[in-house]
Formats: sequence, structure tokens, C-alpha cells
Amino acid sequence: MALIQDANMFPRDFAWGAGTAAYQVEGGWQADGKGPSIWDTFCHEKGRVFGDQSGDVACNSYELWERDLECIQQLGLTHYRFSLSWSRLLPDGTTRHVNQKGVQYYNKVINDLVGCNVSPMVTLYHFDLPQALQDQGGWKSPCIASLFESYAKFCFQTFGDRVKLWITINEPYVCAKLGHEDGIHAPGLKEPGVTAYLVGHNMLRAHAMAWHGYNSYFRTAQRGLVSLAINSDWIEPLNTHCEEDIAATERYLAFTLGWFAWPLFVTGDYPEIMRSAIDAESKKLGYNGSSRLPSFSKDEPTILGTADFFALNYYTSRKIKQGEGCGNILCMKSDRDAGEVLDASWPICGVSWLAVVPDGLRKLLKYIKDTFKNPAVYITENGFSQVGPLQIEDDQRSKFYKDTIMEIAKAVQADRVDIRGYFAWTLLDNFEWADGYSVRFGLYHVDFEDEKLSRTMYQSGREYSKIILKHKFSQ
Ligand code: PNW
Repeated sequence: MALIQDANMFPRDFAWGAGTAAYQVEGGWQADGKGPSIWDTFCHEKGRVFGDQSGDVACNSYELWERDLECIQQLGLTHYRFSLSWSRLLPDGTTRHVNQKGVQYYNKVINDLVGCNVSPMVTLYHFDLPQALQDQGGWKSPCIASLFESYAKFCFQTFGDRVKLWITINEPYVCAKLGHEDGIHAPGLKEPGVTAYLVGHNMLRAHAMAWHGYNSYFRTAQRGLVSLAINSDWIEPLNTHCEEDIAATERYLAFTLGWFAWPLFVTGDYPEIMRSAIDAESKKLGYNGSSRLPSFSKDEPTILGTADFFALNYYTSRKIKQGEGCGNILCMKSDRDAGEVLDASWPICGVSWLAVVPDGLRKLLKYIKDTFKNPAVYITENGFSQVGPLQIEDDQRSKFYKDTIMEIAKAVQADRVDIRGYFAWTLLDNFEWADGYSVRFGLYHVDFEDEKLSRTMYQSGREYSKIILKHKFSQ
């Protein structure tokens, strides 16, 4: 533990945060004029979510915000990341009608945070599209980009005097793939091999238009930073001597991290490996017409350079081997032709996809530094879940946070990665999308059986707060 006691281990202004997302915690799905979102619709359909659960009430943060603020202060966080519900602010998704009650709610949240010396990091879009916009084609429609731009400008105008860190869209990969290829997230579309690429494309266009809007109209006065949160696992070839596995690993990376990071940080366009793989597969299956991967128009604002920092959501690592098609039908899996394997030595925690590999984060951070020209990095999500019998003394999760933060310290000190902050996912146990309330990621336990939805700090919360305190006193 020597490193962790070193006073210079983290930069002086390092952000110590935790995050949440509107639909996962707020509840109040119809309160005070809020319009429905695609997650409201999705959860109200039978068979979509574990136990047909929903975020109708969730942690009721819409009414219990002050209790959340106490949790934030107890932990000693310097930053809090949360998302705005688009349809709480603009019930039909457009600025034609503003719900003032929604504006009041977020003004209170932001003012309370700033009043307690906690900096807000605000996500504009965390999976919950207004249903009214889904009815017009949602993220498949090219018009969504300018609708998002208007929403973003409205938020910069309304809250940007106090908010200096913005995330436009959270995890476009997850929205595109889980929502439009696999159909396991809202809007529940299963249109493999085509729609996810279109959705990802429109998300990049929407993000870039919002960034340019901020740059032109708000940056000088508000002096904030705007980015897009990219989720990425750390990956390695299963067999490091096998050419096919090495090539598959490169392809896999191009279809995940590269899909969004290449356009933003490297070329303004998709990785060449991604386009050629998709086009080769189209040819093989006799799919005629233009590339399933859309092209950026020269007449639209550029994508390159529209991220003021690298926002990374890291959860796990994978080994990659060649070959994982889905037969002779179009799908992203066949396009990327790379399969995931979990190393038997990595412990699995809670959900089946989450192997605990803290040093994968250090490797990924070094890769980001080397590949994307040493950007400032915020780790905007990282966490560990609990499933099954409740453990308030969750020592495995405490160890996970200690180990992970140690790896970040090494990335800062030894690898000289420019890391500006770390946000644990998540402040409170909450609605974990398709898994409902069966998976708990919180630093606080929430008793969903109890009418008061009481919050209790886990041991892992205490551990995290100790680390934050140690850092504060070493400055
Ligand atoms: C992220 N998967 O999403 C989200 O940003 C959070 O809202 C979420 O609670 C957190 O990770 C934990 O899951 C993901 O199935 C959702 O692979 C699902 C997956 C990955 C990330």
C-alpha cells in the first residue's frame, strides 16, 4: 500500500465522484408534467425486464434528493455525476414546451451541490429518449441530431452558469447495440447488422452538433468542457502467438472503442478495419446497396476534435479469439468476427459479464494515452455489483475499489496518464436496466421493500470515503 500513502499520488484537483442516471434513480415518472421516455414504455411491456420491474419509483430521488445529497456529503465526494431526464425538461422532446417543474428540480439539485462545494458533472442523455421522439423514428432518424442539439443548447443556457463538466451522450455503443441490435434495452428493436450502425452514426452527429453549439455560443462565457462517455473493456488476444486472434482483437477494438473514439480523436471517421469488415460481410451475404456503415457528410460540422476530454466507462476485461458469427444472417457479431472469452483466473462478481480485472483499467488507460494523443481522462464510470444475499459488509467490493484506485495511481505516477478524476458507479443501488433491482451497484444500499427507501452505506462506501479523505489530507 506504499503508493496509496504517497502525497503526490493524485493530482491536486483530482475529482472524486460517484454517478447516477435519471431513469435509474429518480422515479416520479409522471410527476409534475414529465413526458414518458422509451424506458417508461419498455418497462411497462411484459417480459422486457427482470420481474417486470420498472423505474416508476426507483430510489424516488425526485422527492428524496436531499437524502441523496447527505450521502454525497457523507462520502466526501468532490464531484457528482447525474443525468437530466430529457422528457422531464421537454415533455415532447422539443423546446416548444418547457416543463418549468423539471427545470426547478434540476436547479435545486445543482444549487445544492454547488452550495456544498460539490461540482456537478451532467449527462444530457443516459438511455432515456422522450417517447414522442421515438414515435418519429428516434435515433434512427437523421432529424434526431438537430433535436438533440436544441435540447443541449437549452441545457447549456439554463444550467451552464454552474455546470462546467458535460457529457452529451452516455455509452452510444450500449444504446446502439443493446437497444437496436439485441433488443434487450429500450426501445427494444432487434434489427441486427443495420440499425445499430445508423444509431451510432446519428449519436455521433448529435454529439458533434451539441459540442459545436457549446463552442460557438457558450464556451467563452461558461468555460466548461464537453465530451461523450465511451464504454470500453480492456481486451487481449486469447492466444498471443496466434495471428488470427491478434487480428480478431484489433477488429473487436475497432467495433467497440474505435467506433466512437476514432471519429472523435483520430480521423473524424470510422476505423478503416471496421468499414472493410462490414463491407466484406455484406458482399459475402449478397447484401447490395451502400455500406451499412453510414458516411459523414462534408456539409455537416466535423466530428474530429469534438471531445474536450476522454470520458471512459470501464467495467471489465476480455480475451478475444477469432470467429463468432451468427450464421448466414447479417449481424454485428458476424461483421466483427471476434469472440469474447473470460479468463478462468478472473473472479466474476454479481452479473455474469463482469469479471474483476482492476489492472485491465491501467492497461486501457495507457493505451488511450498512446493512441489518442495523451488526452485528459475522466473515468466516468467504474464499479462492482452484488447479486443475491445482501451484504452490507461487502469486503469483496471494498477490495475492488482499493485495488482499482491503486491501479489508477500507477497509471498516473508510472505511466503518466493525464487522469483528472474517478467516478464510482453508482451512488445508490438502483434500477439496473434489464436486470431491474436484482443487481446492486451502489455505494449505498437502498431498501426497496421499505416505503421510505432508506439508504445505508455499505462497507465499500466507507472504504471509498477513507481513500478520498486520505487524498484530501495529503494535499
Ligand atoms: C453502464 N452490458 O451500462 C451504464 O452507463 C449504467 O447506467 C449501468 O448501470 C452500468 O453500466 C452498469 O451496468 C451498461 O450489459 C449496461 O454489457 C449494460 C452493459 C454494460 C454497460
